[in-house]
Amino acid sequence: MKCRVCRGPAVIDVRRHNAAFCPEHFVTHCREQVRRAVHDHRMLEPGERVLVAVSGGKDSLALWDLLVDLGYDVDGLYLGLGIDQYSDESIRYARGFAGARGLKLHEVDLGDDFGFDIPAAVAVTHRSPCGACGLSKRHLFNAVALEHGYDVVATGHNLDDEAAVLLGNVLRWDAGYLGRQHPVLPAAEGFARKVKPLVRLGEREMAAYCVVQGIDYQVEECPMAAGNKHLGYKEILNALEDRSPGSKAAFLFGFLERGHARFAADARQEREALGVCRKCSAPTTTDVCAFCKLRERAS
Ligand code: Q46
Ligand code: ZN
Ligand code: ZN
Repeated sequence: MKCRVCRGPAVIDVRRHNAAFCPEHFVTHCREQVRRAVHDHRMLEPGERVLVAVSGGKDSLALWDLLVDLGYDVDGLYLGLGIDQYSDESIRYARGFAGARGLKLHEVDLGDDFGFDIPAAVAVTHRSPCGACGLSKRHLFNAVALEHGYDVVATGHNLDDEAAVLLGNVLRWDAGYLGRQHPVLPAAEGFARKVKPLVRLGEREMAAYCVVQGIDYQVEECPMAAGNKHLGYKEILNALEDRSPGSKAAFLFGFLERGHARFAADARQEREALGVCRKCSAPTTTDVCAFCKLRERAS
């Protein structure tokens, strides 16, 4: 296996690009994919302040590294979920990465700051762990970004994540979700802009990027992920990709180019119908937002 660029020994092949890369040119490839995603979807403008949501896993740390490398002004936000040993370890990776590079990491802890954690939320509500967790993350990433004056929140969702979410949304033909499924969600009243700069890179590429760059990340998966539907969708898409490399990218980017606009009005209508939470002022369709309701019941 030879590097596509320099013909030296390759360390990774990327079948959907029909290419293999040596360590140096693999890093260049990842940077170029992020640069292209940012440019094509107009995610970031020079001089903007970016807040990256950091879990301590490969995607979020690679994203932080890549954005800093591309010259953006990026701080991190770690959210403590209180998932036993998994959370105790994940914060060490986030702090280790930030500390070694002199980067600023904000830390918010569900338990210390809001009086509940994800296991407590699951115990008292009918929500799945990932439902309660996703809701808390979305709420707090946005709230911290607005509070500290960041222009944009960047998350480490990669091509595999986005293709799996798309498959779930298509299986249910959920028009509102399909309208919101985009690498950029523009800022609006009560919302910071949200961007997903890793959308052109797969899970395997992100793990390889961390290894090549010497980024120490949490390999262990979240113990509460069992039963998460997206894991099943990823398996199905991996089987498809195996038979026909490029399927995942064709599925996702075909939707973004030719399908998304058809659902954009559904998402716009949902946003326009939003009011303000009586307790925390976050945008919501009800009197009190879902995060405040969760907090009330679980704390
Ligand atoms: S942390 Fe939270 Fe994930 Fe764990 S409970 Fe589910 S959503 S799996 S990225
Ligand atoms: Zn090379
Ligand atoms: Zn609220």
